[in-house]
Amino acid sequence: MASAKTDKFQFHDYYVVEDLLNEDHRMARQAVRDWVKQEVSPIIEEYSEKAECPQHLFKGLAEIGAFGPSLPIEYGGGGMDEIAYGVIMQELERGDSGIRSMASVQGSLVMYPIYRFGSEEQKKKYLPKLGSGEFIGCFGLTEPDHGSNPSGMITNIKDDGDAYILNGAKMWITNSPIADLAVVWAKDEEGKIRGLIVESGWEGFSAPEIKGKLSLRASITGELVFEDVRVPKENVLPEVVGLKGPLSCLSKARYGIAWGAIGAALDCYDSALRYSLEREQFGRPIGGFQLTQKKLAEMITEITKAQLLAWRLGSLANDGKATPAQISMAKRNNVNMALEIAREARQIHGGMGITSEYPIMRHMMNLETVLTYEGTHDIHLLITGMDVTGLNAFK
Ligand code: TGC
Ligand code: FAD
Repeated sequence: MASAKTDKFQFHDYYVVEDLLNEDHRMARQAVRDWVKQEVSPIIEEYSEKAECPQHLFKGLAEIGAFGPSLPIEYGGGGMDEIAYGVIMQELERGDSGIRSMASVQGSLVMYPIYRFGSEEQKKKYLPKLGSGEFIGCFGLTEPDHGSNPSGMITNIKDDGDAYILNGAKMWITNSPIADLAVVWAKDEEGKIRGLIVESGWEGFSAPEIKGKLSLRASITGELVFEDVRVPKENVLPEVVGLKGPLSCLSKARYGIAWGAIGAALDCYDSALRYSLEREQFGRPIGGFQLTQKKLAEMITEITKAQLLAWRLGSLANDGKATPAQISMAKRNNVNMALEIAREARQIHGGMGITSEYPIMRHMMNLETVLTYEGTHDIHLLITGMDVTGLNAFK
């Protein structure tokens, strides 16, 4: 089992993106950075190795404002802007993608749809408890046979007086086995997609854990199975009908991932840079060899490009102008960048790079999931392709 160790991470900001941040962004970033060093770094390798979710961190995440940083305070959010949300996700994923997932799902995939599409009663009933970490939520869109193509979903609701009867199954759902409630997307009798808030205690609801994950091991993932679950009509999200409901939530979460992935890349780069200066071969630090310098120089170049992309996307999002396709480009580029950097960092660490002494393999394995969830690498490429050509490769 990995032992708790000192976190030596130092932030790298080659183009001084720091200067583009305001005081609120810096304060939020510092608070989360300190929290990650204190609460996440000492335990994360151990939880990841034993494939256990550090559930005790939910309350801490709520306290540092990681759940819905850009949602209004009166609805359980942080009342900050989109850049603050981004820098918070970056700091969390610097610790671990699974910790960032805990915050992404709670804030962007559960609180956000209730805030954006819910009734006033639903907001009052659920948002404060979700914002404080008293309730854990999950988001059920993907099905066993409908991942990249959620419009084909078969989970459905049937009218039964003052309630709907929900049947079907969802797959790969972050936090489902420990969730108090799920935001579930299902088709009504006309085939229209509706969002429902489903409490886990209701009869016919079950959420078996998916075991054997070799990626995102500190995050818990499960199924959602609905067998004639009676969902009161007041638990249907009234303000949205159709796939644009869940896809808007995904835009919010993908935006956070575009920032978050930079954190994982920075942790790998920082470890590789330090190791290259300490590790000697042929009588000198390996950082002195041109091939190692090429790796490090390309890593910091790609991180810097990703930081600027995220910052610009954040400015557009603050002005309400970030398009879903722009978000797709940033999610795809930055996650792939982080995964490539993890692989290069692993090489710089030599054999030590495959051990849990260093965070590299954990980030690398995590990023394989991040490359796939919230829309795969190729789906985002096709979204960009559709945007620039006007031709839809999906239909
Ligand atoms: P399409 O006809 O293109 O769109 C249907 C309606 O939705 C609108 N729309 C969006 N709105 C907001 N944000 C977006 N990103 C949007 N994309 C599309 C669109 O304008 C349209 O609106 P309207 O008014 O005309 O009805 O839909 P399609 O069926 O052709 O699908 C397109 C496609 C393939 C891009 C989409 O289905 C897709 O993105 N697939 C990927 C699925 C995915 O990302 N699943 C993620 C599941 S959740 C998850 O992974 C959580 S991991 C959490 C964690 O642990 O961090
Ligand atoms: P598929 O859609 O079957 O794709 C398989 C391959 O085919 C991919 O490479 C894909 O790019 C490719 N492909 C598919 N269609 C096309 C096409 N038209 N053109 C070219 N290539 C194509 N979902 C939720 O709803 N909620 C969650 O909380 C959640 N958490 C997750 C946590 C983890 C750890 C994981 C692994 C997944 C999670 N997901 C969640 C599901 C995730 O969003 C899906 O795995 C993802 O959308 C891909 O779906 P799929 O796995 O069914 O792959």
